[in-house]
Amino acid sequence: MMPAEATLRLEVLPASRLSRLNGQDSVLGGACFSHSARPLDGAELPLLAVDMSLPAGEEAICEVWHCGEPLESGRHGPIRYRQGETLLFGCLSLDEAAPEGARAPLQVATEAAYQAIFELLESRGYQTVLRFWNYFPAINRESHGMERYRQFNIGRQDAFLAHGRSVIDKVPAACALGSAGGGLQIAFLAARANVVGVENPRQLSAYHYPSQYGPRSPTFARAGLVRLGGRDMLFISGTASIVGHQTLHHGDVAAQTRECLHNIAAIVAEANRKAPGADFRLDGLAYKVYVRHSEDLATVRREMTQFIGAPVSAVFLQADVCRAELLVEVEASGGHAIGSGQADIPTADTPCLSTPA
Ligand code: 3EB
Repeated sequence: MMPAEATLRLEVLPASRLSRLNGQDSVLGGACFSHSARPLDGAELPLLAVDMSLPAGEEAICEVWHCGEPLESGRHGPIRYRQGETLLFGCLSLDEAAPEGARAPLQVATEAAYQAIFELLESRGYQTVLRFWNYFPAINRESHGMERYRQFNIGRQDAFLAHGRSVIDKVPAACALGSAGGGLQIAFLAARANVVGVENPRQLSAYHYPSQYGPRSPTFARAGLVRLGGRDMLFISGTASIVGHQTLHHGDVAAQTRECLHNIAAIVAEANRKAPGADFRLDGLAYKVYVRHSEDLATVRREMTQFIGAPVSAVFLQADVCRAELLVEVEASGGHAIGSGQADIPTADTPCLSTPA
Protein backbone atom coordinates (compact mmCIF):
# COMPACT_ATOMS: atom_id res chain seq x y z
CA MET A 1 0.00 0.00 0.00
CA MET A 2 1.18 3.46 -0.85
CA PRO A 3 1.19 5.86 2.05
CA ALA A 4 -1.58 8.43 1.86
CA GLU A 5 -0.08 11.27 -0.08
CA ALA A 6 -2.46 14.09 0.72
CA THR A 7 -3.45 14.99 4.25
CA LEU A 8 -7.08 15.35 3.37
CA ARG A 9 -9.35 13.72 0.80
CA LEU A 10 -13.03 14.19 0.07
CA GLU A 11 -14.93 11.15 -1.16
CA VAL A 12 -18.52 11.34 -2.39
CA LEU A 13 -20.25 8.00 -2.45
CA PRO A 14 -23.79 6.62 -2.60
CA ALA A 15 -25.13 5.80 0.87
CA SER A 16 -25.66 2.21 -0.29
CA ARG A 17 -21.89 1.83 -0.47
CA LEU A 18 -21.21 3.27 2.95
CA SER A 19 -20.36 -0.19 4.28
CA ARG A 20 -17.28 -0.01 2.06
CA LEU A 21 -15.87 2.39 4.67
CA ASN A 22 -15.91 -0.29 7.36
CA GLY A 23 -12.37 -1.03 8.36
CA GLN A 24 -10.94 1.90 6.37
CA ASP A 25 -8.65 3.54 8.89
CA SER A 26 -8.57 6.79 6.95
CA VAL A 27 -12.18 7.84 7.57
CA LEU A 28 -12.32 11.09 9.52
CA GLY A 29 -16.07 11.68 9.27
CA GLY A 30 -18.73 13.16 7.08
CA ALA A 31 -22.39 13.67 6.33
CA CYS A 32 -25.01 11.62 4.51
CA PHE A 33 -28.03 13.21 2.87
CA SER A 34 -31.31 11.39 2.33
CA HIS A 35 -35.02 12.02 2.69
CA SER A 36 -36.13 10.96 5.23
CA ALA A 37 -32.81 10.80 7.03
CA ARG A 38 -31.66 7.19 7.04
CA PRO A 39 -30.15 6.02 10.32
CA LEU A 40 -26.47 5.17 9.91
CA ASP A 41 -24.62 2.26 11.37
CA GLY A 42 -20.90 2.56 11.89
CA ALA A 43 -21.72 4.42 15.10
CA GLU A 44 -17.99 4.64 15.75
CA LEU A 45 -17.62 7.16 12.94
CA PRO A 46 -18.83 10.75 13.18
CA LEU A 47 -21.24 10.61 10.26
CA LEU A 48 -24.17 13.00 10.32
CA ALA A 49 -27.47 11.75 8.85
CA VAL A 50 -29.13 14.83 7.38
CA ASP A 51 -32.74 14.86 6.22
CA MET A 52 -32.51 16.54 2.82
CA SER A 53 -34.03 15.65 -0.55
CA LEU A 54 -31.94 14.83 -3.58
CA PRO A 55 -32.82 15.32 -7.24
CA ALA A 56 -35.59 12.92 -8.31
CA GLY A 57 -34.26 9.45 -8.89
CA GLU A 58 -30.88 10.08 -7.27
CA GLU A 59 -29.64 7.86 -4.50
CA ALA A 60 -28.89 9.08 -0.99
CA ILE A 61 -25.36 10.42 -0.94
CA CYS A 62 -22.50 10.71 1.56
CA GLU A 63 -19.62 13.13 1.73
CA VAL A 64 -16.76 11.52 3.59
CA TRP A 65 -13.49 13.17 4.60
CA HIS A 66 -10.41 10.95 4.77
CA CYS A 67 -7.09 11.68 6.35
CA GLY A 68 -3.73 9.89 6.15
CA GLU A 69 -2.91 10.26 9.84
CA PRO A 70 -3.53 7.62 12.51
CA LEU A 71 -7.00 8.42 13.85
CA GLU A 72 -8.96 7.80 17.01
CA SER A 73 -12.66 8.31 17.78
CA GLY A 74 -14.20 9.99 20.81
CA ARG A 75 -17.28 11.56 22.31
CA HIS A 76 -17.80 14.83 24.12
CA GLY A 77 -21.37 15.43 25.31
CA PRO A 78 -23.53 15.29 22.17
CA ILE A 79 -20.51 15.41 19.85
CA ARG A 80 -19.04 12.41 18.08
CA TYR A 81 -15.59 13.12 16.73
CA ARG A 82 -12.53 11.57 15.18
CA GLN A 83 -9.09 13.09 15.30
CA GLY A 84 -5.54 12.66 14.15
CA GLU A 85 -2.39 14.65 14.79
CA THR A 86 -3.49 17.74 12.86
CA LEU A 87 -7.18 17.32 11.96
CA LEU A 88 -10.43 16.71 13.83
CA PHE A 89 -13.89 16.13 12.39
CA GLY A 90 -16.93 16.24 14.66
CA CYS A 91 -20.69 16.29 14.40
CA LEU A 92 -23.76 16.50 16.59
CA SER A 93 -27.55 16.45 16.46
CA LEU A 94 -29.47 18.35 19.13
CA ASP A 95 -33.19 18.49 19.65
CA GLU A 96 -34.46 21.99 20.16
CA ALA A 97 -34.94 22.47 23.87
CA ALA A 98 -38.36 23.08 25.42
CA PRO A 99 -39.21 26.79 25.58
CA GLU A 100 -37.00 28.52 28.11
CA GLY A 101 -38.18 31.99 29.10
CA ALA A 102 -37.95 34.51 26.31
CA ARG A 103 -35.21 32.71 24.40
CA ALA A 104 -36.27 30.75 21.35
CA PRO A 105 -35.54 26.99 21.59
CA LEU A 106 -33.41 27.06 18.43
CA GLN A 107 -31.30 29.88 19.86
CA VAL A 108 -30.82 27.91 23.09
CA ALA A 109 -29.89 24.72 21.20
CA THR A 110 -27.49 26.58 18.91
CA GLU A 111 -25.67 28.24 21.77
CA ALA A 112 -25.41 24.91 23.63
CA ALA A 113 -24.13 23.14 20.52
CA TYR A 114 -21.44 25.72 19.81
CA GLN A 115 -20.43 25.87 23.47
CA ALA A 116 -19.95 22.09 23.43
CA ILE A 117 -17.93 22.30 20.20
CA PHE A 118 -15.64 25.03 21.55
CA GLU A 119 -15.16 23.12 24.82
CA LEU A 120 -14.12 20.04 22.88
CA LEU A 121 -11.76 21.97 20.61
CA GLU A 122 -10.16 23.79 23.54
CA SER A 123 -9.68 20.56 25.49
CA ARG A 124 -8.15 18.76 22.50
CA GLY A 125 -5.94 21.67 21.49
CA TYR A 126 -7.62 22.49 18.19
CA GLN A 127 -7.86 26.27 17.95
CA THR A 128 -8.93 26.59 14.34
CA VAL A 129 -12.11 25.55 12.62
CA LEU A 130 -11.72 25.15 8.87
CA ARG A 131 -15.42 24.72 8.21
CA PHE A 132 -18.81 24.50 9.92
CA TRP A 133 -21.89 22.95 8.24
CA ASN A 134 -25.18 23.95 9.91
CA TYR A 135 -28.53 22.29 9.13
CA PHE A 136 -31.89 22.75 10.83
CA PRO A 137 -35.52 22.60 9.69
CA ALA A 138 -37.77 25.54 8.80
CA ILE A 139 -34.88 28.02 8.52
CA ASN A 140 -37.13 30.80 7.16
CA ARG A 141 -40.06 30.22 9.54
CA GLU A 142 -40.88 32.88 12.07
CA SER A 143 -41.33 32.03 15.74
CA HIS A 144 -40.79 34.02 18.93
CA GLY A 145 -41.13 37.14 16.79
CA MET A 146 -38.09 36.33 14.68
CA GLU A 147 -37.03 34.24 11.68
CA ARG A 148 -35.33 31.04 12.82
CA TYR A 149 -32.11 31.77 10.89
CA ARG A 150 -31.83 34.96 12.95
CA GLN A 151 -32.40 33.02 16.18
CA PHE A 152 -29.60 30.70 15.09
CA ASN A 153 -27.30 33.69 14.49
CA ILE A 154 -27.86 34.96 18.04
CA GLY A 155 -27.11 31.57 19.62
CA ARG A 156 -24.02 31.04 17.47
CA GLN A 157 -22.60 34.50 18.14
CA ASP A 158 -23.25 34.24 21.89
CA ALA A 159 -21.22 31.01 22.02
CA PHE A 160 -18.34 32.60 20.10
CA LEU A 161 -18.37 35.53 22.54
CA ALA A 162 -18.65 33.27 25.60
CA HIS A 163 -15.47 31.50 24.49
CA GLY A 164 -13.59 34.72 23.88
CA ARG A 165 -13.61 34.19 20.15
CA SER A 166 -13.65 37.00 17.65
CA VAL A 167 -16.95 37.53 15.83
CA ILE A 168 -15.34 39.60 13.09
CA ASP A 169 -12.28 39.03 10.90
CA LYS A 170 -10.97 35.76 12.32
CA VAL A 171 -14.06 33.57 11.92
CA PRO A 172 -14.51 30.20 10.21
CA ALA A 173 -16.06 29.37 6.86
CA ALA A 174 -19.59 27.97 7.18
CA CYS A 175 -22.97 27.34 5.65
CA ALA A 176 -26.47 27.31 7.15
CA LEU A 177 -29.29 25.52 5.32
CA GLY A 178 -32.81 24.43 6.02
CA SER A 179 -33.18 20.66 6.31
CA ALA A 180 -36.41 18.72 5.78
CA GLY A 181 -36.65 17.53 9.39
CA GLY A 182 -34.79 16.49 12.51
CA GLY A 183 -33.01 18.65 15.04
CA LEU A 184 -30.15 21.09 14.83
CA GLN A 185 -27.27 19.34 13.10
CA ILE A 186 -23.74 20.64 12.92
CA ALA A 187 -20.61 19.15 11.42
CA PHE A 188 -17.18 20.73 11.63
CA LEU A 189 -13.62 20.23 10.49
CA ALA A 190 -10.92 21.62 12.77
CA ALA A 191 -7.15 21.80 12.54
CA ARG A 192 -4.02 22.54 14.53
CA ALA A 193 -2.91 24.96 11.86
CA ASN A 194 -3.31 28.62 11.05
CA VAL A 195 -6.29 29.50 8.91
CA VAL A 196 -6.35 32.68 6.88
CA GLY A 197 -9.79 34.17 6.37
CA VAL A 198 -10.70 35.12 2.81
CA GLU A 199 -13.35 37.74 2.11
CA ASN A 200 -15.04 38.59 -1.17
CA PRO A 201 -14.42 42.12 -2.53
CA ARG A 202 -17.86 41.97 -4.23
CA GLN A 203 -19.64 41.35 -0.93
CA LEU A 204 -19.82 43.04 2.42
CA SER A 205 -18.36 40.63 4.97
CA ALA A 206 -21.27 38.74 6.49
CA TYR A 207 -20.05 39.62 10.00
CA HIS A 208 -20.67 43.27 9.06
CA TYR A 209 -24.18 42.78 7.64
CA PRO A 210 -26.47 45.62 8.79
CA SER A 211 -29.24 44.93 11.31
CA GLN A 212 -31.95 44.67 8.63
CA TYR A 213 -30.83 41.02 8.31
CA GLY A 214 -31.22 40.34 12.02
CA PRO A 215 -30.09 41.69 15.39
CA ARG A 216 -26.77 39.81 15.18
CA SER A 217 -24.65 39.49 12.06
CA PRO A 218 -23.84 35.95 10.97
CA THR A 219 -20.47 34.74 12.26
CA PHE A 220 -18.67 33.33 9.24
CA ALA A 221 -15.96 34.16 6.71
CA ARG A 222 -16.43 33.85 2.95
CA ALA A 223 -13.66 31.25 2.89
CA GLY A 224 -10.80 29.80 4.90
CA LEU A 225 -7.35 29.11 3.51
CA VAL A 226 -5.07 26.62 5.27
CA ARG A 227 -1.78 24.88 4.56
CA LEU A 228 -1.88 21.16 5.37
CA GLY A 229 0.81 18.63 4.51
CA GLY A 230 2.54 21.19 2.32
CA ARG A 231 -0.60 21.92 0.28
CA ASP A 232 -2.85 24.98 0.30
CA MET A 233 -6.51 24.09 0.86
CA LEU A 234 -9.52 26.32 0.44
CA PHE A 235 -12.91 25.99 2.13
CA ILE A 236 -15.48 28.27 0.52
CA SER A 237 -18.59 29.06 2.57
CA GLY A 238 -22.09 28.79 1.24
CA THR A 239 -22.21 31.48 -1.46
CA ALA A 240 -25.38 33.10 -2.73
CA SER A 241 -26.61 35.77 -5.12
CA ILE A 242 -25.62 38.60 -2.82
CA VAL A 243 -23.61 41.66 -3.87
CA GLY A 244 -22.73 44.17 -1.20
CA HIS A 245 -25.28 42.95 1.31
CA GLN A 246 -28.23 42.85 -1.08
CA THR A 247 -29.94 39.89 -2.69
CA LEU A 248 -29.88 40.22 -6.48
CA HIS A 249 -32.07 38.64 -9.17
CA HIS A 250 -35.26 37.99 -7.20
CA GLY A 251 -37.18 35.14 -8.82
CA ASP A 252 -34.50 34.39 -11.46
CA VAL A 253 -32.70 31.19 -10.51
CA ALA A 254 -30.43 31.18 -13.59
CA ALA A 255 -29.16 34.69 -12.87
CA GLN A 256 -28.79 33.84 -9.16
CA THR A 257 -26.65 30.83 -10.08
CA ARG A 258 -24.39 32.95 -12.29
CA GLU A 259 -24.07 35.55 -9.49
CA CYS A 260 -23.09 32.79 -7.02
CA LEU A 261 -20.38 31.64 -9.41
CA HIS A 262 -19.10 35.20 -9.98
CA ASN A 263 -18.81 35.44 -6.20
CA ILE A 264 -16.98 32.11 -5.97
CA ALA A 265 -14.66 33.21 -8.78
CA ALA A 266 -13.90 36.39 -6.82
CA ILE A 267 -13.18 34.37 -3.66
CA VAL A 268 -10.91 32.03 -5.63
CA ALA A 269 -9.01 35.03 -7.07
CA GLU A 270 -8.65 36.46 -3.57
CA ALA A 271 -7.39 33.09 -2.26
CA ASN A 272 -4.84 32.85 -5.09
CA ARG A 273 -3.64 36.34 -4.22
CA LYS A 274 -3.14 35.28 -0.57
CA ALA A 275 -1.55 31.91 -1.50
CA PRO A 276 0.37 32.68 -4.68
CA GLY A 277 1.59 29.12 -5.19
CA ALA A 278 -1.85 27.58 -4.90
CA ASP A 279 -3.49 28.20 -8.29
CA PHE A 280 -7.04 27.29 -7.25
CA ARG A 281 -9.32 27.00 -10.29
CA LEU A 282 -13.10 26.83 -10.59
CA ASP A 283 -12.87 23.54 -12.50
CA GLY A 284 -10.74 21.95 -9.77
CA LEU A 285 -13.11 22.47 -6.85
CA ALA A 286 -15.59 20.05 -5.27
CA TYR A 287 -19.02 21.69 -5.12
CA LYS A 288 -22.15 21.24 -3.05
CA VAL A 289 -25.21 22.98 -4.46
CA TYR A 290 -28.38 23.66 -2.47
CA VAL A 291 -31.44 24.47 -4.56
CA ARG A 292 -34.63 25.75 -2.92
CA HIS A 293 -37.07 24.40 -5.52
CA SER A 294 -36.35 20.98 -6.98
CA GLU A 295 -37.87 22.06 -10.32
CA ASP A 296 -34.92 24.52 -10.65
CA LEU A 297 -32.28 21.80 -10.46
CA ALA A 298 -31.83 21.36 -14.21
CA THR A 299 -31.46 25.11 -14.70
CA VAL A 300 -28.87 25.40 -11.93
CA ARG A 301 -26.92 22.44 -13.33
CA ARG A 302 -26.95 23.93 -16.83
CA GLU A 303 -25.76 27.36 -15.63
CA MET A 304 -22.94 25.78 -13.65
CA THR A 305 -21.78 23.70 -16.62
CA GLN A 306 -21.83 26.78 -18.84
CA PHE A 307 -20.03 28.98 -16.35
CA ILE A 308 -17.31 26.49 -15.37
CA GLY A 309 -17.00 24.94 -18.80
CA ALA A 310 -15.72 21.57 -17.60
CA PRO A 311 -17.16 18.58 -15.79
CA VAL A 312 -16.69 19.04 -12.06
CA SER A 313 -17.57 17.13 -8.94
CA ALA A 314 -20.87 18.47 -7.58
CA VAL A 315 -23.51 17.21 -5.18
CA PHE A 316 -27.00 18.66 -5.63
CA LEU A 317 -29.47 18.88 -2.74
CA GLN A 318 -32.87 20.44 -2.19
CA ALA A 319 -32.74 22.80 0.79
CA ASP A 320 -34.08 26.10 2.03
CA VAL A 321 -31.58 28.94 1.91
CA CYS A 322 -31.18 31.47 4.70
CA ARG A 323 -32.94 34.41 3.01
CA ALA A 324 -36.42 33.75 1.67
CA GLU A 325 -35.55 35.34 -1.72
CA LEU A 326 -32.46 33.20 -2.27
CA LEU A 327 -33.12 30.28 -4.63
CA VAL A 328 -29.68 28.70 -4.68
CA GLU A 329 -26.49 28.50 -2.60
CA VAL A 330 -23.19 26.99 -3.67
CA GLU A 331 -20.29 25.88 -1.46
CA ALA A 332 -16.97 24.48 -2.56
CA SER A 333 -13.57 23.29 -1.44
CA GLY A 334 -10.28 22.67 -3.15
CA GLY A 335 -6.63 21.84 -2.76
CA HIS A 336 -7.37 18.51 -1.07
CA ALA A 337 -7.64 15.22 -2.94
CA ILE A 338 -11.04 14.35 -4.40
CA GLY A 339 -12.30 10.83 -5.06
CA SER A 340 -12.19 7.31 -3.72
CA GLY A 341 -8.40 7.19 -3.59
CA GLN A 342 -8.52 3.59 -4.83
CA ALA A 343 -7.62 2.75 -8.38
CA ASP A 344 -10.05 -0.18 -8.54
CA ILE A 345 -13.10 1.93 -7.74
CA PRO A 346 -14.25 3.86 -10.79
CA THR A 347 -15.00 7.50 -10.13
CA ALA A 348 -18.07 7.32 -12.40
CA ASP A 349 -20.20 6.95 -9.28
CA THR A 350 -19.25 10.41 -8.17
CA PRO A 351 -22.08 12.72 -9.09
CA CYS A 352 -20.89 15.11 -11.66
CA LEU A 353 -22.23 18.01 -13.65
CA SER A 354 -21.85 15.95 -16.81
CA THR A 355 -24.36 13.39 -15.50
CA PRO A 356 -27.65 13.86 -17.36
CA ALA A 357 -30.19 15.65 -15.17
C1 3EB B 1 -24.98 34.82 2.75
O1 3EB B 1 -24.01 35.06 2.04
C2 3EB B 1 -25.80 33.62 2.43
O2 3EB B 1 -24.92 31.77 8.47
O3 3EB B 1 -23.28 30.35 8.36
C3 3EB B 1 -23.92 31.61 3.60
C4 3EB B 1 -22.90 30.95 4.29
C5 3EB B 1 -25.00 32.10 4.30
C6 3EB B 1 -22.97 30.79 5.67
C7 3EB B 1 -24.09 31.12 7.83
C8 3EB B 1 -25.06 31.92 5.68
C9 3EB B 1 -24.06 31.27 6.37
O4 3EB B 1 -25.29 35.55 3.70
C10 3EB B 1 -26.13 32.79 3.59
